[in-house]
Amino acid sequence: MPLEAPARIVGELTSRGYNAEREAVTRLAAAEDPNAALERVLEEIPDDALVVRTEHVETVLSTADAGSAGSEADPVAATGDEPSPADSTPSVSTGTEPPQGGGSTGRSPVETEGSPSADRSADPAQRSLEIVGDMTGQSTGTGEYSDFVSVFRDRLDRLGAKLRGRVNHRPATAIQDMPGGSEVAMVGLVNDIRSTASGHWLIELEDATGTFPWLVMKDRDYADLVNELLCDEVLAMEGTLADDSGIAFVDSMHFPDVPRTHEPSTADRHVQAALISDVHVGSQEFMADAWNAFADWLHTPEAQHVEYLLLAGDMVEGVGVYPDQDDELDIVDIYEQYEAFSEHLKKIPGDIEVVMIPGNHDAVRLAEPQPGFDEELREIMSAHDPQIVSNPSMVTLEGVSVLMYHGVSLDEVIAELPEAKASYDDPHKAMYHLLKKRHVAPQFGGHTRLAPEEKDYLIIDEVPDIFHTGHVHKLGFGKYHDVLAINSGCWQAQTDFQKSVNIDPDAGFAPIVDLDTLDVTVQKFS
Ligand code: D5M
Ligand code: FE
Ligand code: ZN
Repeated sequence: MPLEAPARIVGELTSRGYNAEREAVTRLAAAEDPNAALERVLEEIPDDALVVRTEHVETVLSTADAGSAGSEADPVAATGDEPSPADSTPSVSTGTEPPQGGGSTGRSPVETEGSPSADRSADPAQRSLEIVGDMTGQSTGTGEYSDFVSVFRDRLDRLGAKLRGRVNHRPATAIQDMPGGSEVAMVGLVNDIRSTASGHWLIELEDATGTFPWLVMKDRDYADLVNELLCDEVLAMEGTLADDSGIAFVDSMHFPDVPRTHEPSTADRHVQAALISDVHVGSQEFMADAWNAFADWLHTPEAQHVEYLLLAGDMVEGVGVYPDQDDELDIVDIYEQYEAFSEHLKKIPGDIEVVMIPGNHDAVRLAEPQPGFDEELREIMSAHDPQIVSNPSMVTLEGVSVLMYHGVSLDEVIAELPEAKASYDDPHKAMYHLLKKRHVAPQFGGHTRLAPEEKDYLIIDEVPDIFHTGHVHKLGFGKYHDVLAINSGCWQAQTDFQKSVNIDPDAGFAPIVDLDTLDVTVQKFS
């Protein structure tokens, strides 16, 4: 008996304009003659139906003699058994296998009009998805000087508030009027970092009143922190004023950071989320086979607890993103790229909640924060009814907060910090520094383009339970003060540019997070 890959059935259905429930597809795949069953379902489905539901398939299968649904519903061979490079990350438990077996996991009864079976493991009514920090439609910036003043003032106010209780700080202008030898402290933005002729470090801090220079002596313990500072981040320094009160010698540095007491929230039931990014549909290197294998797997009982899919940007390859990119485009029209992406998204079970933010290849403004896609693109991608929000955004899944950010600033963190602190091989460690700075893109005027707004939307105001980024096309995860940092890989094979700079992407992996434990397992599809 031929075993039809669910993705083929989904492909067939979507080409005829239908979305499908996972269980419906599983049952079709298990029918004696899947093609005939599919044709009968399409004949009998109500004219106004957009989604092929389990009951449609059941009706057809029960009226035919081939009612074999479920008997040999062997899931498509999921290629999920190879260890991933990140599996060995010591700080993260790689989780336990979710309970197997379709109907026996104590799931709740289902809502769907009298259908006896659930598509995913639990009643969708148990789900909760809340968008907390979407700035789509909130952009007020016009790029004028006053906007820069506002955004930096807001940054200093809000990140400074996390530090002001910890040091006995004074404004820059008051410090220079204090007597030499005084103990002083200041909260400010890093304005400049320079090494001196004798190998010490001079760090200029700026606050609303002015600037003040701080000297870090090279032989002090915390001199090791200087190489992780980025311009425009907010921190506090404590030290001793020089005799002429023109400079202070640093005794300690404080970062907004994640408090060590942070305790992550978890879901009340066994439910999972797949965290991916960088699909790059439209690129010649887009890995359609790996994507299809992922979609197939989501239709299997093994994936029945995966109820959320988070996509952290770069849905499509875009056009004109990098020089000579055109040579590697499979689809040259940006709208056609989104149409193709939408077709691929339709292969994901219709009952999985999808949340997506844009990345630097997407057709929204490049400067961060990036608002969610415009109406035209939303319309193109509407089949799966995804939640489309800004980059960055915070979403809460059953009490677990997830900060989603595409990750362009990671290139900068990796370029500026020493290899041991941040590298492409350990992208999650670069994410730790963003958490420590409580800002997703601290440095202004560098590689990451920032749009000044009245408010700094890039501040990590609330500590998330999970921090999800992509962009660097490397898979890595780990915990920083109990925050799970995950950088998802990509669905694009190595491009010529990446070859030229020795970036070896982790393509075709899907990290799956248990929302009840925050354990991670990695499924491989390439
Ligand atoms: O970028 C994926 C990764 O590769 C990210 O680390 C940037 C880097 N990259 C890719 N192409 C280029 C070019 N042409 N110049 C500089 N850096 C590049 P993504 O933007 O997600 O494709
Ligand atoms: Fe990308
Ligand atoms: Zn990117």
